[in-house]
Amino acid sequence: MKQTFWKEAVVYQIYPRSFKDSNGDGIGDIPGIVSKLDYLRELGVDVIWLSPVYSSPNDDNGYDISDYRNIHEEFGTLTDWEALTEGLHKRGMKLVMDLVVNHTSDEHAWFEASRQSKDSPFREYYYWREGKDGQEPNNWTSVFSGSAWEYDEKTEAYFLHLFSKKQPDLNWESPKVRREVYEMMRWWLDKGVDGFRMDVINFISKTPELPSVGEDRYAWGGDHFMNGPKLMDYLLEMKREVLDHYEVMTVGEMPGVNADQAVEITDEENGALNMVFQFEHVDIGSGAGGKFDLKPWTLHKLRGILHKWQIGLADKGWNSLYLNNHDQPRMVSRFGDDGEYRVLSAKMLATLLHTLKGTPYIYQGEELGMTNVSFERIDQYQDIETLNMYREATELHGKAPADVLRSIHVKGRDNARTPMQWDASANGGFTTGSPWLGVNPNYTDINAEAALQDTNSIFYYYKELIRLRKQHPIMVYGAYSLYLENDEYIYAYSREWEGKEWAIVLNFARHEVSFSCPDHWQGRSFARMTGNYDDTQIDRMQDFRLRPFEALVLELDS
Ligand code: TEU
Ligand code: CA
Repeated sequence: MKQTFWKEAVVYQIYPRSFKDSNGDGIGDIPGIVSKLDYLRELGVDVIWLSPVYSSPNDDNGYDISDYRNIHEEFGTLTDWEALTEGLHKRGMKLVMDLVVNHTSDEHAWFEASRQSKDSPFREYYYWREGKDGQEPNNWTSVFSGSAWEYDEKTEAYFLHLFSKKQPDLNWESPKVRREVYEMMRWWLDKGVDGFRMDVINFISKTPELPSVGEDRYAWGGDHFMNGPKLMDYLLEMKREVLDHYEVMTVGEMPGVNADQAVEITDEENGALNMVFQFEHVDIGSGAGGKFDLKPWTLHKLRGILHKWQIGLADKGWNSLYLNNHDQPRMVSRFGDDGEYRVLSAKMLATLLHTLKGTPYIYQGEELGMTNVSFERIDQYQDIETLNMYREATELHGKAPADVLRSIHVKGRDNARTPMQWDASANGGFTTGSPWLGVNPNYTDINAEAALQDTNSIFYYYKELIRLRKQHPIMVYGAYSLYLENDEYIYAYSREWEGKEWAIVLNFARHEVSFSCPDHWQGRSFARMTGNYDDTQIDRMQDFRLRPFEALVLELDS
């Protein structure tokens, strides 16, 4: 396998609206990010992935873009963006921008022209269809509730929107659309962007007939737009036309992708992208009714999925490693314990992310162990997915508001979007004004200033993991093998590289558990590389008791 910077890198995701407000309007912005670059350098991350900062009417917080070549006025100007890029590059960090090209905003000039008449040269940029028997062209639902079709009076036709009705899907069958996208990508690359995170990029190829699914009035049409027939052709064309001509890092966000497809897409020889974000492990804990239909998750399930991806992409392809982002609940609340064992469990999960094979992605605030939030009233929420779901569940399906709120507390996207907690001053030091979304009340305890003053903090544990990764190529390139595959509480695996072997042992339980040492490790002495307790209780590999959420990273003697 080739050695490349993006395999060795650690990525940090910034959700600009919630990172740092510089002018007191309650909204995070680019100058705010610039003011925190030394914080990021202190942590030691190599790449910043910036969620969308383009012009947008903000129906989906910037994932609805009205001008790809301009910056949202709430976030600043192109000049501010240039200062950010320069500030990152000066500190040896790279910038990955979000590329949202499955859809645009309905306020994008292309869509505005497209909706004017059936003969518009822009008509083919989107999916326009006639209704069927007085209903939508097919029965697909949108990700954000309701039909995936919106009727437009002007030309008496429907347009497709897999997300909100202000996010019409671009028609990638049109060579004009593809050309526009490639040109726009080159424009950013020429301005110094180092790569792209590609939003729902496996949704761009649809089954041409856009067929209904089953007999229900509305149904999930995913089989007809996730990993569609021409996905690979489009991605390879994008590679030929754009990516091959620059030194870039790419990661495709791909709900519904499986490991076989991911191998094809990320294959170093013939693939199209460096990595994908798969969803199998973050989709656990969902019932038949979708993500808000809460089901308990088990380590067995989580480990099974991560293991499958480790093995599936071992020799060809490359994994991305993440447990949360701006769409997911906070990882410590979801997979750890955000009460008594918050610090220990956040460190244990961090150990997992930095010692599996792949590129780790840290979501802002994760390095502080930021937690989910439980707002009491629905009007305290801002996220379109949450608000649409709440309305549909309470008004259409008659669910009790308290029950719906409970699932929002566990799974809602605003859990990740509450402002970054910088210090213990009002609003966590995020803004001097009134924040666009409430700050988590625990900011008085959980904040960056406190973390930087505490050598035992989660922050410094991340810093140590990142530093270790730079020092030990085994963490990047070492082969992975699983041990204790049926253990109820422990995820144990090894990494091997150039005659070295590391053992990683992680306790996912909030209580002590017994570790039955695998034969292959039995009796071997070791050097402790890191861990979330100060000491190890053993000096040779043997059966012993792991403490709550204990994480051990050991280099075994042979
Ligand atoms: O997310 C894609 C996606 O499928 C999400 O809708 C995700 O499954 C959902 O949030 C889970 O609840 C991307 C972006 O990351 C997300 O923020 C955008 O809203 C979405 O695309 C549309 O651009
Ligand atoms: Ca601001």
